[in-house]
Amino acid sequence: MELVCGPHTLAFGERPLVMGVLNVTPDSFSDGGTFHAPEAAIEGAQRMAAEGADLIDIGAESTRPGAEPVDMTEELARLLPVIEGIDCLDLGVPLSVDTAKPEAADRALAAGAHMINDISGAGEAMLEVAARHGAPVIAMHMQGEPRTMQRKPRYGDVVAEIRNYLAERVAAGRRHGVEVLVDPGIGFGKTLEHNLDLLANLDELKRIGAPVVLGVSRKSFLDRLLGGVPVEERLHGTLAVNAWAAALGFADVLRVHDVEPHRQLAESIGALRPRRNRPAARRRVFARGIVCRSRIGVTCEERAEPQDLLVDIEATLASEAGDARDDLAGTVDYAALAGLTQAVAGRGEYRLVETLAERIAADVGRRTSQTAGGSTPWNRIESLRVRVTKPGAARELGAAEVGAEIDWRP
Ligand code: HH2
Repeated sequence: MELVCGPHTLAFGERPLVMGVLNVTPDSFSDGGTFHAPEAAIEGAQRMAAEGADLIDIGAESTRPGAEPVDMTEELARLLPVIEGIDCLDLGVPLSVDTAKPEAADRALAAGAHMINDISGAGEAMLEVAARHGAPVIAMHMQGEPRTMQRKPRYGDVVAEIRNYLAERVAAGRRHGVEVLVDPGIGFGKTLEHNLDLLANLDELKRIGAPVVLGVSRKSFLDRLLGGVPVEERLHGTLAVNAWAAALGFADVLRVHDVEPHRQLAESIGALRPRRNRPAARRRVFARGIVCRSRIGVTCEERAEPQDLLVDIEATLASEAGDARDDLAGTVDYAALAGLTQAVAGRGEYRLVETLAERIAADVGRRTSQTAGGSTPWNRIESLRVRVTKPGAARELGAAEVGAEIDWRP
């Protein structure tokens, strides 16, 4: 996927893009004061471009927990000289403006910025500004506002809530003809647990179908996670979390203070990911609607007599289609899958259909470990799906089907 940012094009592919953070503030949590003077900020941008930043994010209002808002006049007084100064240098790198004020974004885009980064999620007014300039927008999730957001963050299901919120922002962007990138807003109204749940499940955000931006750089959750690490010593933790997200393909843009080490990270991942052996095609072997007799049910009466069950079992093979032989010895025999399934169902008693499904999978799986290293077809199973339905119970309930399904991996 490509993203047009004024005269620049960002290509999302095997390697994550590195977004350098340039805070032209006196009070940002990690680089406050460093780039406050316009000359220092412009020099900082030059250095980031030389170190391999793919884009540079310029912010003039600290959003650290507890930060007081900055008024528009002050924000623009900080932003504009820096954006104009960098624009003159023609660094060949798109600039994004980190602001939640539509009017500040408007002025920054007119002065030479190419993209908006909005920690408040890019509402309608911000999307209108973006549409007018043809600029992409990063919509970040935040619960509350910086001054108070860390007091008592609360979610039911943090991953689902943020995924739904960001998906809605992407849909709103589409209505305005604006490309929206999504960002879970690590540290913005989130506890350590919330941040970790989000980082572990970024693939859920990836499913929205928009590029994912991740800002973990030097943040305080690393301090809590690693047991007391001051802000200037959080590079290793930052690299580790970014490597996790990028190697798994969950993050497209890494928003970071330390450009050079992250460019190395991005290049390394870019070299490795395309080499990963991805099967051209998976082989799946299945037997469906296997009629089994089993003593199954939550009450003793139900278990007194065997009843009919229907079982589907599907094995995904670890071999690639290309290296698999056209020979039963190189695959899984569906007759064996059906036979084993019937044998397990007929043996013993079960209260729950999911327990039976697990036993079937485990039995087939045990053959995997017994023959590991050998050449029997069983050690070629990568995963199994087993589905057990009870036709008798479905009839009684007036349902089409009732039952349970499990996914099993060795
Ligand atoms: N984090 C900060 C600011 N802006 N934007 C996005 N999209 N994602 C983030 O995670 C994010 C962000 C906070 O970091 P920083 O800019 O370094 O600090 P401060 O807000 O104190 O200036």
